[in-house]
Amino acid sequence: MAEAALDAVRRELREFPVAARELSVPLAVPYLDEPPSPLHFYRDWVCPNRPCIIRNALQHWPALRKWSLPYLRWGLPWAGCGRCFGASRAELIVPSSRATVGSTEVSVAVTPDGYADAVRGDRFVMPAERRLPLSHVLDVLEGRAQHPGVLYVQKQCSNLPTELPQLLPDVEPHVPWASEALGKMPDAVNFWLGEAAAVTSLHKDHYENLYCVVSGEKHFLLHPPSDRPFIPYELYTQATYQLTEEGSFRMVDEEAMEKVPWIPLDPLAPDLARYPSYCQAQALRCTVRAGEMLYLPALWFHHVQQSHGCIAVNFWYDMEYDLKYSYFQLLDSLTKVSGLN
Ligand SMILES: O=C(O)CCC(=O)C(=O)O
Repeated sequence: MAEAALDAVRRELREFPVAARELSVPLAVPYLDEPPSPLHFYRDWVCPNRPCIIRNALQHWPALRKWSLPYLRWGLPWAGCGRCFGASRAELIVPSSRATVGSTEVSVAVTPDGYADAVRGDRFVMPAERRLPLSHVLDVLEGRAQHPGVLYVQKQCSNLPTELPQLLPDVEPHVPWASEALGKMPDAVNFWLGEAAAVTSLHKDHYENLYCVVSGEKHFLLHPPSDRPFIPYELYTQATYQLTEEGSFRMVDEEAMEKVPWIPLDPLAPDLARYPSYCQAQALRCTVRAGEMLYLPALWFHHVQQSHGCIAVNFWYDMEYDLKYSYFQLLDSLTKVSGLN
């Protein structure tokens, strides 16, 4: 009897993603030709938890004209004209020093294979973190220097204002129509610059994400939260890559850290023998090009690849922990306890 009830729950869980998709998941990520008003953004995209790509939302950013690998190397701090944090132009143009942006040290995630924060074997592995002058990362990206492994400037704790404040006058500190719609300012503004081999493994965040590509392209593979019953999670011991003096990598366990649930599956080459349910999930793929902004709703699963030297900035707005969030937690718990994956 108990087994029959459990089977019924599993059947419902398998049918749920299909029904949800029919009701509200688009076949492709739609484009908007201009930024929506706060009301339309909230009503048509945030509330229904639907992604979209917004064109013509960044043309007023000086970054769109200025940012390139040479600019990141040679640009002078505060040399741009500013619409930043309400500061007056006069305040922004006062040079703090004559140092170039390229001479600024930034945190760089270094991995042997391009996968930071990903399952490798029976571990969840975090990248080695290096402090390098941005110009050294650019040398590697441009093939003028070598560095072991794959480099990705991607510290996700507002590294744009904290590590590269010189670049702030080239962007806006937030997305005004999104801040108004969501009734808050972003928790983090992140800067991303990396090699083509740098890949972000499939995961989800509790953020409403406005992801802006300034140069190059990002390739997103997405799953709606409703696909959770088909997406496997396992519990992993955490480890961190260490880069030795000789330039080789070793994994070191983080003994003091608790095990972490993570998705073991690579959606580009899913192991369907091990995770057969995943073949019932349906990914949406999209490419976000320079000048475009992806609205990636909270709790959507995403896997990200990029063109070599792609430069991007994203804004993370904390999600509302509302009934939608609670329903997702229920789906997550039922998937786990029913042993569906
Ligand atoms: O750009 C990337 O590589 C990953 C972006 C991402 O995971 C995020 O914005 O949450």
